[in-house]
Amino acid sequence: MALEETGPSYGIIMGSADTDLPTMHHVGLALQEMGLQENVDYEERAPSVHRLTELAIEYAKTAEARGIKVIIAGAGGSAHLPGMVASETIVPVLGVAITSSPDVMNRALGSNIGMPKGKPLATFQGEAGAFNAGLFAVRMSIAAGNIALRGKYLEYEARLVEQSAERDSQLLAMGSTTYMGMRGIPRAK
Ligand code: RP5
Repeated sequence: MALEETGPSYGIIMGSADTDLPTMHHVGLALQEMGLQENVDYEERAPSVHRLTELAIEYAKTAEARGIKVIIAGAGGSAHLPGMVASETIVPVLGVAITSSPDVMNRALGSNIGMPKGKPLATFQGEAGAFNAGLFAVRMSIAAGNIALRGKYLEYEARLVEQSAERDSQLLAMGSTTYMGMRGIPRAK
């Protein structure tokens, strides 16, 4: 499908909708968790760099003119999409390496962090990385002067502190066995 003439602020793109969305969906979840889904407009597209090459190139080349301020690009496998897009636009690109396990250094991650000198691509990994890429994009918007996002971002950070403090108190009060049962944490075999 063709690109609309005017784009949103954030472009969330991936190499494969079916394979990559379970990870890339977490970018939008981050915006929702901050309560910023109404404040930040974004689109989700899957312009496979290998199978929809023309569209991927067009996406990169028109991003700035379409008004996109940041691109969050995820891919697995050989993961060419983030690097190619970063090479064809000056819009900052946050690459998300789709990985099966956060503990495994895989090819997609290597592809993202191995960009040649002169072609910057920020790199994140996996579900947590996709979520953090959403947070990072908001930080970039705030730094660029979109102060309206700041309050909700700080509230999100405060909630993280409260949540960790509450869990610490519960663990202290009830002990690890009850805590793990209450939170549904599986025990190691
Ligand atoms: C990459 O190859 C995609 O980003 C995806 O992670 C992987 C496999 O894609 P599919 O064959 O499932 O479409 O280009």
